[in-house]
Amino acid sequence: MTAISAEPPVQAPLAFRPLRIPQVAVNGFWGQHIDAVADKTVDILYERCLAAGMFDQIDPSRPVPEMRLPFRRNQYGVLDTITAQMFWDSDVAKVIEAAAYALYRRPNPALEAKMDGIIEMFAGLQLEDGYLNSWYIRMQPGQRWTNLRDCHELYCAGHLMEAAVAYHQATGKRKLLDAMMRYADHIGRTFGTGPGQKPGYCGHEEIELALVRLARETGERRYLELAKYFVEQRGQQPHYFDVEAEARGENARGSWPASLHADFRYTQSHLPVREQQKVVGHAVRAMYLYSGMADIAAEYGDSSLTDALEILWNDLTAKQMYVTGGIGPSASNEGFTDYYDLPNDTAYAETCASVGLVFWASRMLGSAPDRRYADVLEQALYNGALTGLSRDGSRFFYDNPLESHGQHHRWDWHKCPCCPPNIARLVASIGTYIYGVSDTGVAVHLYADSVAKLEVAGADLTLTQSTDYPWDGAVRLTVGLAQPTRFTLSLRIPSWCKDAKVAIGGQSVPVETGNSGYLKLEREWRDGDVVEMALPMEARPVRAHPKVRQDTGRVAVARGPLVYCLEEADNGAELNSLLLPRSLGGMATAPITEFGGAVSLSLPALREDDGAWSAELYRSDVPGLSDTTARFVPYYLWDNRAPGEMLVWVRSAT
Ligand code: FUB
Ligand code: ZN
Repeated sequence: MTAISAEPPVQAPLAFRPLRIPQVAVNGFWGQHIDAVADKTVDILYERCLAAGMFDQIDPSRPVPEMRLPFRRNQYGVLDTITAQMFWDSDVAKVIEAAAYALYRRPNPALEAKMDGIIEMFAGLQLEDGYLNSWYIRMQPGQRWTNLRDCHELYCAGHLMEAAVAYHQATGKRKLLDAMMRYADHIGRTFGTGPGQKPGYCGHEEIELALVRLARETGERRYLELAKYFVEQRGQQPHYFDVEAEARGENARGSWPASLHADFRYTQSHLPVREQQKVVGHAVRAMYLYSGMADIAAEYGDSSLTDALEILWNDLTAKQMYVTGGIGPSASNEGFTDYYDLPNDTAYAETCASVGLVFWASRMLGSAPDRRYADVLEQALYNGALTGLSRDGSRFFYDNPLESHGQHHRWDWHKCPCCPPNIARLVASIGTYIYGVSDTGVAVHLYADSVAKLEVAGADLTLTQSTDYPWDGAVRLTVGLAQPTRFTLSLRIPSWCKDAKVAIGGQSVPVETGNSGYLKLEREWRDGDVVEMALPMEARPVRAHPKVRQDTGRVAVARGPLVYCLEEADNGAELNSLLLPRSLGGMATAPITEFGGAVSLSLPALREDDGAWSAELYRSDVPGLSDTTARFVPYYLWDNRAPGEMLVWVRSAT
């Protein structure tokens, strides 16, 4: 099979481009998850959108839905938990996108017919001038583009554009793509700093990265220009959200919810983007903005944007990120609070935010392989994001605490259903995050059993990765080439891995990674060459910066890219009575029978004796300790078995 070329930039030569999804056949760990999404999740998503009434809102052939208010009464007369949302178009769009990726896994005519049906609805809804938003066409006609701060119109447009690109790539069908080009052109006429245009941008970023995808798919530079406009207009004065609120007779900074919009940090529009140095506000919004900025930086070769992103990256990863790659601790703004404020049991850490962090990190890898980004990509992917999907692909987490007293469980659905299709589209497209390819080299960012077909240095290359990662750190890469070809194979040596070994054709090579954290193997590669890696996966303790008060005196356990946790199902209740010794000696691994190849960890531990307590609330006596064994399971697997307590940061014995 001839290799398909990687996603091309529209203009500037993007040094390392991701492969397209069908270029990478994914097996093993991720293959199982993709199968769950393809076989189950996408159908569930469709059915739940249907049950929620989303298609009633979109389908122009159905009566306009009754529910003009954000709540509706169920048959018992009480307010139903399913609420109409003005961003439902975005959720349906993500379902189309996830389904498109699932269709790469295996043809599924029934699924494709359902998606074609939704696309027909959107196409039928689109207005003559190209405008396309079900809420403003059917629920609140006449009010389009009057509240960009809150109403998600451009966000919905962006998700529909991403869906259109994905569906076009997967099926070759253009209907949604053509519709979204017309809509993008309408948006381009509406927004800008020219005469008669609105100098606006969306309160929820997304359109920026979506327009870049649309530009890359269509080759139309004007979409790139529009994306750049939205990035650069953000935070300019006079502030657009003040201007549009004044036109509505409102005060943008005082209206509901005033606390969020007092200074526009919530929407990352408090400053022009190049001046932003602190990651603030709503976490998903922030991740999508930075992803869009990284795309524009790559397309325009704009180092001023890259410099800003570097500062923001360090700000996030060194002071505001959970050990799981979860981000945004607070429910009140679905986002960031203060440095080192990382509460565990109330952690919001929305699944979408970690998905967005994966998007951002992967784009930061566009200029060169750099372990700082790929390590975080991996951390957020396996822990913060994947946790949002149950092992069988049928249930979801929206917020991802690192401690539960037994009250937190996976949802069948959520009244704000942004996360289920988001994690589904990420998992189903995982092949695109594994490699980066430049004109002269291939970078392996993630280790995953897979076969990739790509073009490098003018040659068709088949790269076969055989591995049981993340359960085992042995990785075997086999090169398939029609003729000997010189290129650089860059292998990420994860920062958690202390004694990596690499051999080519059985000959060990020194593992020197320099600042990049990648071992760069430049040579003339021949068909059948084999690279073997051993990335030792000892369970390791992880301790938090002393300023993270919530983790003081506690330790987390990780192995390879996976963060582990304790569950009541294995350890009984009162997980906070368990203490881990300072060193994790005596660790044993065992398969988790319910979950195939998954690895559990057993560690000698101590348990505080609570037998002496009766009714009193406080005592002066020191509790007794007894030896026990603590059994840890990967955090992403929690709440897949019997419900109960869960704990990531375990008390440390002194
Ligand atoms: O507002 C749209 C999505 O819903 C956001 O990205 C999520 O945080 C949730 O609020
Ligand atoms: Zn979400």
